[in-house]
Amino acid sequence: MDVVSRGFVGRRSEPDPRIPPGQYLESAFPVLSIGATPNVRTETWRLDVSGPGGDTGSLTWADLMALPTEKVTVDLHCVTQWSKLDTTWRGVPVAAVLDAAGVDVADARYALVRGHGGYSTNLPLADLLDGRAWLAHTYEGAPLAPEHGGPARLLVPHLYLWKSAKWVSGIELRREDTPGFWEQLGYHEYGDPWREQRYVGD
Ligand SMILES: Nc1nc2c(c(=O)[nH]1)N[C@H]1C(S)=C(S)[C@@H](COP(=O)(O)O)O[C@H]1N2
Ligand SMILES: [Mo]
Repeated sequence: MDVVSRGFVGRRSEPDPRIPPGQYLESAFPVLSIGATPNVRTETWRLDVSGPGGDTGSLTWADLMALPTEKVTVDLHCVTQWSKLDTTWRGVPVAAVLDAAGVDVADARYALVRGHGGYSTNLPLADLLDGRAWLAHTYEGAPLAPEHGGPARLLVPHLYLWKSAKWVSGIELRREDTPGFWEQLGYHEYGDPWREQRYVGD
């Protein structure tokens, strides 16, 4: 056993099939925020949703808490090349959130999701509705910490983590795509980590 394993000392381990190309395994949970962490209180929390037809709806924290929650264990992939495996969250599927807001999504194809502090990010609406996107409020069994987007953040783990807007304040449903904060600065409009869609044109 010793003889066999000695050959591997100092070498990198086999590539993990759960780590996308160009990523490395991170065990900590780094914080990446533009600007300071806003103090968002659940007492005054609101999520404003608007539809392409001009209709609007909004949810309070109590509205959000009344919606069915899912517990998910997912891998996170940040465009700065760290990936973190097996993170466990609780949150409300975005489809249920939009349903509760009562906004007509029929004509919408894209979403621009806004977070406190001026942040925004754009995604195809389909990616928010297909059961792989949540408004997450619990991380590893505890209320989501402010630096990670608490009280509630978007969680879209099949895309690079910049698409998971922290301190979510609004979801604008649109007919046409429009770039968010990082997308205006040259990041990819979709951001699939398995296709290494880091920057425009990737
Ligand atoms: N509101 C807001 N959301 C945000 C950001 C931000 O600066 N503001 N940064 C994004 C980026 S670039 C990344 S990589 C992830 C980081 O999430 P974390 O700090 O919980 O690791 O949040 C994303 N969501
Ligand atoms: Mo990021």
